[in-house]
Amino acid sequence: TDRSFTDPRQAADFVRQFHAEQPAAGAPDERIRAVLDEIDRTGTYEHTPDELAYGARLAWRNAARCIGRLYWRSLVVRDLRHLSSADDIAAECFAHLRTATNGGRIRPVVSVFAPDRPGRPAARLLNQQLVRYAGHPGPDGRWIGDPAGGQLAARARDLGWKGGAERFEVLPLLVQERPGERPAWYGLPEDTTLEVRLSHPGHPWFAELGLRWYAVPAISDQTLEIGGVRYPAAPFNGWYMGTEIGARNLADADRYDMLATVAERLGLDTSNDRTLWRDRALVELNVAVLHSFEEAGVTMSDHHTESERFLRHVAREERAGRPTPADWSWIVPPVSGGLTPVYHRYYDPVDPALRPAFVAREPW
Ligand code: HEM
Ligand code: NRG
Repeated sequence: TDRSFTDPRQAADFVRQFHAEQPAAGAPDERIRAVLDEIDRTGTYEHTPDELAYGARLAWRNAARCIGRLYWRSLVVRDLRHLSSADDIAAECFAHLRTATNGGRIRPVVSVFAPDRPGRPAARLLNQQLVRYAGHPGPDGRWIGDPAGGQLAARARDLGWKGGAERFEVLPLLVQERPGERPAWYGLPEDTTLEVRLSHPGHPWFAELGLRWYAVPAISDQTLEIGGVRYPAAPFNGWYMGTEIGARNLADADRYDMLATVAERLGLDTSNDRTLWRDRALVELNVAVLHSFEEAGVTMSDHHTESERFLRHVAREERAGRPTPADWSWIVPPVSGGLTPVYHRYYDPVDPALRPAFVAREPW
């Protein structure tokens, strides 16, 4: 075995932090000795269930791009480290979506599958999110569906997925057990994916646009790293902030690109940027997103509320004697930035080496 597979300093640092923040766990010395001994013998070590749960919550607390961190302590951690086969992982990802969706009362959840081990890298989810829409280049060169789901759709079709050419078609889950191996694919069962059809409180025609979005944003392409141990399959979710859908997914020119269509239906003068037709269409699109999730009983926050919560989080952390590293350009919402309190200040600097963390997944 590769004895230095898991960095012993990372391991000791984490165990020390765990015991410092969880006084009930007692003094760290004995556990640190055991961990270092295990690394010496096997190249890595196993977290206790409590270490895993707390480590995952710390990774959320450390996520510098996340505005939603106020509730980091309440993250539900599903300990699925005993699972490493593609079939088992797919089945538990579906169970994750069901429990996270919770009939619309969305719960923040992370599912942690088997970690990388010496000589045995863990399985990977190839999807960016557990639920995402496919994209296909249409005959006229325009995209049908979500261009952000273009690559995965092509890959899934190569594997035999028969995706049609619909505008909101949920991609299958692609799981690769080992490097170089052909990924397995799994269509998402109907009952895993709650979706919301979009309508506007003041414009009946809006529903005719046929827009919709899924309820649960569940990122599946980041590695959860705790105390030197890497969990490449660790999908996590919270709920949506409306602007993610209304100001980006449906509005960006390289996504659903809906602003011109909405402006036209609103009867706006689109002949000149200075009429602010894009800005006005953008606001109505965001009104529709928030209204529709509310009507459907699906948890979603608006950017004013989420900004206020984030500053409460920063203040609470400060009282606990901790910094809150934050990336201003990710924290400030993509509409009405200056209307939200998060715009009007700077944050503690981001240290890319801070751990535990969710990190971009490295290639095999
Ligand atoms: C990023 C909101 C829960 C970890 C973000 C972003 C938003 C957000 C708006 C920026 C996304 C973008 O611009 O594309 C929320 C809300 C939550 C929540 C409202 C509700 C509870 C969580 C949870 C975790 C998490 C449960 C992990 C356990 C992250 C990470 C990023 C992020 C790692 C950076 C993603 C990236 O690099 O692409 N969050 N979040 N968030 N969030 Fe949260
Ligand atoms: N903007 C992406 C999702 C990124 C993460 N956002 C969250 N995460 N709300 C999108 O699909 O629009 N979360 O864990 O809740």
